[in-house]
Amino acid sequence: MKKSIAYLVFCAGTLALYGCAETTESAGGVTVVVSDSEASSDVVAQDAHVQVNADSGVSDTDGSSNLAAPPDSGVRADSAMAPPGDGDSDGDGYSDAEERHAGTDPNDPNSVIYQGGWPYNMKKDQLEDPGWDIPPQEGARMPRWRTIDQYGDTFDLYDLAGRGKKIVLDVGTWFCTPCKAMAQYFATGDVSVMDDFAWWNSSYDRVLDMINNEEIFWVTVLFSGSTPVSQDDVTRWHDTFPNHHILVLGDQDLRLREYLSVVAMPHIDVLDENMNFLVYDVRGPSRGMRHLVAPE
Ligand SMILES: [Ca+2]
Ligand SMILES: [Ca+2]
Repeated sequence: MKKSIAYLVFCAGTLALYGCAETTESAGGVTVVVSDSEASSDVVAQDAHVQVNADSGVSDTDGSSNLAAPPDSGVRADSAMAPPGDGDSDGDGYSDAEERHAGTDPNDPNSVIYQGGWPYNMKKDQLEDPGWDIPPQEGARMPRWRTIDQYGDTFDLYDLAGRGKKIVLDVGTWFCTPCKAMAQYFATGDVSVMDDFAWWNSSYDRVLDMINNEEIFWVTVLFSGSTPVSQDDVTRWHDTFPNHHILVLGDQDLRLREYLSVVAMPHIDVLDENMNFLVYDVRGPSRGMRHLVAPE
């Protein structure tokens, strides 16, 4: 059984920090961009109604399975990533072959490809990049994208390819209340913060375990309307909502937001290991979340 949530409440909070250029409302707890940075009067919210799957699974009554993220130690020493190639001489999580390929020092543990410990894909050049002119659709490939991460590195999204794991693109902003609530949940394991959002379904609770067990790659992408999202914005998000399994990227020139036509947030799409869209949905997070817990 499904039902539509039709009420609107204002997305409270941080608009004062950003002036009046960014106006948001939320529908069923999903923030909808109704006026963008170009001060366009066009209302771009297409479908503010969120489908809520009422056929939920068993509720997580004690939340005990959702452990708080360990303290952020900078370099991830516990990555499940097994470096391919010829061993990891300096024990920094990247194989000697990967380090030679990337140009870092295979004998210096302080010389790493990514401070976040993210995967590195030596074969990513073999993935054909479709470019940004072809609109996103399920079955099509995400363009190759390089941008800043929370540690100040320039991350190449195609480095997540070829690991046999789905890649989640979670696009949001500092003025998106449900985005911040979900990030807080992912940082603390306290799922009660999601109670306010009609789109949240208890079957989604296990997504946090999937993130923390590195069964999936969760990529949070921040944009900002009136001014380009800064390195500080990206780092501050991670510091505020620390989960060292989650990549936080900055959409500095709004390229990703425009490409994905982000209107309802959290905006969640899912890619396969070849960077092809399994889920592309502009209406909100529900289809992407459902796909993760029960693939279509
Ligand atoms: Ca190494
Ligand atoms: Ca090294």
